Amino acid sequence: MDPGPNDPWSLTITIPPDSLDTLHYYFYAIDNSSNVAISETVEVAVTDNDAPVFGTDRTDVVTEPDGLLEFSVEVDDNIEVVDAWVEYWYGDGPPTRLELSLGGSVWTALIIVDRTLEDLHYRFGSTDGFDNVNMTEDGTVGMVDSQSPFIDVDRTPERGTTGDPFEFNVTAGDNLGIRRVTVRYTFGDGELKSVVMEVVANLSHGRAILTHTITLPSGSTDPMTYNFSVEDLVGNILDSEDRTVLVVDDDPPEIVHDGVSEAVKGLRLRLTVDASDNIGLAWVIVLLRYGSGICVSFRVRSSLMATKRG
Ligand SMILES: [Ca+2]
Ligand SMILES: [Ca+2]
Ligand SMILES: [Ca+2]
Ligand SMILES: [Ca+2]
Repeated sequence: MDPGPNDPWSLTITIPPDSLDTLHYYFYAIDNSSNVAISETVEVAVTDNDAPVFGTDRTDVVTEPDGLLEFSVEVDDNIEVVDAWVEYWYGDGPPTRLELSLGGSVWTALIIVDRTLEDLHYRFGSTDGFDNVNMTEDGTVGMVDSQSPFIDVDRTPERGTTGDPFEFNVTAGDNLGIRRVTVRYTFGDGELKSVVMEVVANLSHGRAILTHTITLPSGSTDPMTYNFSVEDLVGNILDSEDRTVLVVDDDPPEIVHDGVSEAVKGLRLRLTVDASDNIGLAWVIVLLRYGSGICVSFRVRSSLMATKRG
């Protein structure tokens, strides 16, 4: 100790920065005649005023909607980190607070990212056992949707019938959402048509049922080839495989004839008929009988038989 002229005797010490051990001290004085005095022992509790310190932030810088994101940060304290948390929010939305847990030397928390394209912002906080709190600057995780849409199930029938309605029916989905689904179809080698489908139901997990109804040509049994193109909200596209639909003729031929009004015994009688079909006639048969005799059939021969109805 080094006394000034009017000062008390004093010594300045530094409390160890990383310990809360109680400080004990007493004074011991000797005069020039070797008389000794010893003071009472004083005990001083040591408290901590150093807030926790954040180290490396290991949180990913980009994530994707509906994906997993781990907040991860190193936290250290001179005594002990008692609590650490993260506050995060999307765009200008309200913050969510989530407790971090300690794994090894890193505090972490795992979330399922919202189905949004808004960037995710966050900040970490931590406290020691003496209410010393520290918060980080705000960080940002960029939102990138790199997941293509998908087709869940295609309920389009494998066959249709001539001249009748035919419904394309598909359930498609995306991690974020679907912008549009297009069906492309063609008959035989004909022109390719492309139509945006209508949403008839929105399902869970970004899926939707879409339909589009066309009328199949009545005059052709060319098979139809089709596929779907699904586009998500950011332009990722999925093109489905081509599928083929058989077109079956279910429309019967048409017969138009004027009944013969008179027949003369022993003379020839010409029976005529106009027969037509949307696709093609195989044959025409006439069945006839006299009185209560037996019924007999004759195949009718005519160039008209094979005509196709326009
Ligand atoms: Ca501390
Ligand atoms: Ca997507
Ligand atoms: Ca039909
Ligand atoms: Ca027919």
